[in-house]
Amino acid sequence: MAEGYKMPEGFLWGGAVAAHQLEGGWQEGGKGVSIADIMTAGNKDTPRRVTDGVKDGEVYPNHWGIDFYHRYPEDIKLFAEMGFKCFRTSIAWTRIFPNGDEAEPNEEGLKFYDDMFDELLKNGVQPVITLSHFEMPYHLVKEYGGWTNRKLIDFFVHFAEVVFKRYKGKVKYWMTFNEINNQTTWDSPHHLLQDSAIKVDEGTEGMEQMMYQAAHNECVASAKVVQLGHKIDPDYQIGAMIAMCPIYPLTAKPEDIMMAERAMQTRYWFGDLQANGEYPAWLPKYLARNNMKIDMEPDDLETLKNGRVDYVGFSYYMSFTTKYTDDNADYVYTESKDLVSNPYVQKSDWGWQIDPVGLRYAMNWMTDRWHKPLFIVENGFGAYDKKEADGSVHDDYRVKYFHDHILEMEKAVALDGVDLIGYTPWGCIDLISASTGEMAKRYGFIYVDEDDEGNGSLERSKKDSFDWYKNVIASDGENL
Ligand code: P53
Repeated sequence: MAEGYKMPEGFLWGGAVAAHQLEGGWQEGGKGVSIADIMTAGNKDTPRRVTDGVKDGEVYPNHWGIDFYHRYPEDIKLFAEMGFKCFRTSIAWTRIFPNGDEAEPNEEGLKFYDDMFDELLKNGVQPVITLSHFEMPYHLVKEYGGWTNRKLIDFFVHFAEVVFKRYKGKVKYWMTFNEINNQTTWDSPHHLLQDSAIKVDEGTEGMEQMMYQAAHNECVASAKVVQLGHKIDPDYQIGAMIAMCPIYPLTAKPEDIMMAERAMQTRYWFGDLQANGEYPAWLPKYLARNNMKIDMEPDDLETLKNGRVDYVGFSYYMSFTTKYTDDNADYVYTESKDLVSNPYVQKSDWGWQIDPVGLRYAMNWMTDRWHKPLFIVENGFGAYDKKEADGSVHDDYRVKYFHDHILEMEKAVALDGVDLIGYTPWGCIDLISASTGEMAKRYGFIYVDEDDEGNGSLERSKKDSFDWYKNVIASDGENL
């Protein structure tokens, strides 16, 4: 039905994944151990655990992924059949620098991405690349203490330099750190490892301070990489990547409004720094009041100012809601404690609040605040799918989710004037869930026959959403 709005010429429709969630081949081609390789399987009720290295008898789903490492030509054909203009994935840092601190890169790893990018380009699909997507070399965690250590800035810049030079002419759109602001939940060891490469036990003293230091160093690294990338190729577009879950006040009570404002500030200052090149006013005051501080080098602020991103890539799955409580007069936002249920929206089976209008709201909010083009690099619906005997999957719930979100995205562009580069739904082919390590939480237009233990034929088949999305792309967003 032609109820949608046609997207502008050159709009990048596509799909998104991350290396560690689909490649598998964790020890092939000279690859080193990444932080994803030491995360066990979990599910909706059982959290993933992080082990001290790879241990016998543990189950690590990222070791096998969906075997994209060997099967990518077949998968890319299916993406091209849907009409993808682009495909977002990451370069696994450990394929290029197995430990992260080597002087010379691993040629076999570089060759793998050369071949894969060539296969994409041959099919008319341009790669969109994240440099660091929850898959840091584990060696940098163990030997250097992760992003609290400034040495990582140099390692990351070196890694970026190697791939920027190598893939010049094949890649135009880059992102530095995936969902850099997920470390806002600094009291979760899982997120602190994923985003900040810091491995500590729950309840360790000083985790919030560690997070601010790590995030500062990452933002400095990102700003250096933006400047370096523009030198290597002035056409490079280098973006931030923010996990956008807008946070609403539960009521119109003024204290709830103030609480929601502080929550947004706390979750999104990373974007202020990367897009505007400045720390927001509230932050140094908050740190000082709570006996925290960020160690900086004299030219860091200048680097941050000069290394502003070209665009803001973001994920959008859900919105959050918060409220003020009497014991919190300073409006401190602690994400693990201060979220409440929104009575106006429904939830997925994993408790993620489904809110299409929130996407339009967030796009307006970011445009007003950061004045940069936006790129929706993740959006999607994780659900239990049932494969029929003939391989089909009737995922009308997923089609509905996409229909409602794409329509709101199109309104933000057509009615509100938001500058949007493209749209790459998450997990366009089923893959390992980042938060739970399951296969059962599926996002794809393409079904992969594999269970949580890695059993199955690995055969790919089209879900109903495959043809639906193909039709959306063919009509440039008009037929939803
Ligand atoms: P899964 C938290 C909140 C929103 C998005 O997530 C998040 C997370 C961290 O898990 O992650 C992003 O697989 C992330 C992807 C991830 C995807 O969302 O937990 O960039 O790697 O797979 C979906 O359902």
